[in-house]
Amino acid sequence: MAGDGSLHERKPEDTHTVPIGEEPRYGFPRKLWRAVERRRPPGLGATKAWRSPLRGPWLTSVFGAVLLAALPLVIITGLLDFIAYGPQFGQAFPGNVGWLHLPYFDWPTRPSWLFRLTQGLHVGLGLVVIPVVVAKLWSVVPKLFSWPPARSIAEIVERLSLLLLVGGILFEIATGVLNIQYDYLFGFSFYTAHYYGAWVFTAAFVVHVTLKLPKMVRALRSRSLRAELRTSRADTRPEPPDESGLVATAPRKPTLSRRGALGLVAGGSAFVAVLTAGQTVGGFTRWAAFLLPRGRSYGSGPTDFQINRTAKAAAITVAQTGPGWRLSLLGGPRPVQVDRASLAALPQRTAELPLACVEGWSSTQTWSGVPLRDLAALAGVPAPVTAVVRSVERFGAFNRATLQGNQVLDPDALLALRVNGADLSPDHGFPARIIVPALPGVHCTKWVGSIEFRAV
Ligand SMILES: Nc1nc2c(c(=O)[nH]1)N[C@H]1C(S)=C(S)[C@@H](COP(=O)(O)O)O[C@H]1N2
Ligand SMILES: [Mo]
Repeated sequence: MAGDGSLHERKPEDTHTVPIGEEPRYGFPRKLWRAVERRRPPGLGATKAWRSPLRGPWLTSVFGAVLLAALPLVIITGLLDFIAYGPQFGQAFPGNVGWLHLPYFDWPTRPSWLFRLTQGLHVGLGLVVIPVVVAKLWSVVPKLFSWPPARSIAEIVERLSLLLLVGGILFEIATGVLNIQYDYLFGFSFYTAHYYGAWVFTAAFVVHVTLKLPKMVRALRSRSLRAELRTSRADTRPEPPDESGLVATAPRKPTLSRRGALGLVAGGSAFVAVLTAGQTVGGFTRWAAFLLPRGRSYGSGPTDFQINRTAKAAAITVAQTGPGWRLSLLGGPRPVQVDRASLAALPQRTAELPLACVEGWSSTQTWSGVPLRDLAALAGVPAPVTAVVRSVERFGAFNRATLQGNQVLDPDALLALRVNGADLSPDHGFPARIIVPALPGVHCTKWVGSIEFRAV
């Protein structure tokens, strides 16, 4: 440092001295980044704002470890949900993703709560980690503004990956939250953005973990979590200064212990968890589920559970669903038409099945109706490979769905006429709706008008 006049012209506490430490391996010539350092733009590299005595590699690594455990689950369940939608039928969003997908497979019907689990984990965990993401960003904020921006090729790669990582996660949070809040207001563009954003984020995440894992492990070992949880604010000392650039060079007195900081973040996550759980757990917790708009509109009596889109909103008329209603069974030698009384006269099956919406809520009810495989046999297609279900709903994005063969042939795959011992209400799909184990809610078509079974 001696001989470098520029550094001496500033008081050390005015700068976020990127700790010089060792020269980076394969670094740019020292002269070069010194020159860059001297041209520090105002606002970058200044430490005055970053004086928390809590910042340091250990605290950052604790948040990092939590995210390292949680985010892969969020990523995998998100990609699985895409598969659950039936991309092979072009009914996942976005439709054509080229090679950017997990290998396609037929989404199973068992366990019946499979989609409820993947969808619930994706949305629920995705929301719960938000406070941890914010905390992690807070803990590394001096690094994001450090100067010089990079001292080696490796650091350039790292900084670029950071840009995609931080930008990626904020983008996924924003589009994800908008998805579950305003699904129907904005249409599908959010899904497309969310899907491609997820891959950008995932790539950056993998690079980041690869680069940082050894540092994280070392930092986690540098202090004992137990000891930290017993340390009061008065006894809180900064982590020892090191090359990480995270520890404040001029720390102020602690206003919070590390225990307090961890508690604050954990409390934030728990709060989000309570707000989120209501949509799925149901019962009295439902009042708290205000992150989910549709989680709060429901029917009455036996049909008292979430209504996604009301009959009125879907412009369903009595002419369409009244006594004149007929179900058309297509795909066989000739079309078969049945009225509701004839359907009710067929052998009925009852099953307790969840309805799980991509918006994050789910609700388990007792459904009864005619097994879809009996209807396939009635249509003259006893071993269908797919079935296309169409609603009498004329407009709207969810008035049809294609089901896989296994989703038709599962014994509990129903054209439901009743729920919880009562006829379906108009809002829940009267005269008949689809309900299939582990099928995403969006494909549980309401106000069914026809089912076309296909043998090939
Ligand atoms: N015809 C039709 N069926 C539909 C929909 C729709 O908009 N139109 N919404 C779907 C969605 S997204 C879900 S989550 C479920 C919700 O069913 P519910 O309103 O009975 O709870 O219905 C599905 N069936
Ligand atoms: Mo849904």
